[in-house]
Amino acid sequence: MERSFVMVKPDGVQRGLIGEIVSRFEKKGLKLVAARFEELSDARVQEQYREHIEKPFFPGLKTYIMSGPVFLMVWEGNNVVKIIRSLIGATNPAEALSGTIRGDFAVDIGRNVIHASDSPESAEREIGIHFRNEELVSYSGIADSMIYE
Ligand code: D4T
Repeated sequence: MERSFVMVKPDGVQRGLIGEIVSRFEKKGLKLVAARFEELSDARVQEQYREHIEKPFFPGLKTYIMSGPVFLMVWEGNNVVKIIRSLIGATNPAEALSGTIRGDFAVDIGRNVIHASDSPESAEREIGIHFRNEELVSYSGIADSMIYE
């Protein structure tokens, strides 16, 4: 089963959106397999955003991500990476459709509430940055046969 890494960023945490976000994913039928609430170290932020380190927005992005606790999760499901990207909406909230998380709860690209992996390969890389294998819980959901044909 495919997995995706999701992070509620410090603005999402401070604005009380963890419950709303988790609830949207649960109602969709996705399965939560790991979660942790913490402040990210400099090294983990650099690893997470390694393709952006040379970009002009990186210093501001790093300060923002390290400004408070984040809520890290791993979600599982068929096509979960694509499904979560569609639930969170475009990176720039001004372009995110209404009904998506960024479309409903964010205004500025530098305060866009949530991160989710953009491919199954980056999901596995990001999960490896933030979670140990033992932290990923394997269990069968009682509604699985109602969610999957
Ligand atoms: P994240 O990684 O936060 O889920 O965002 P996306 O995957 O949707 O988008 P991204 O990698 O292109 O950008 C990473 C992160 O940097 C912030 N950002 C981005 C910014 O502050 N200014 C910018 O011009 C861009 C392109 C927002 C998300």
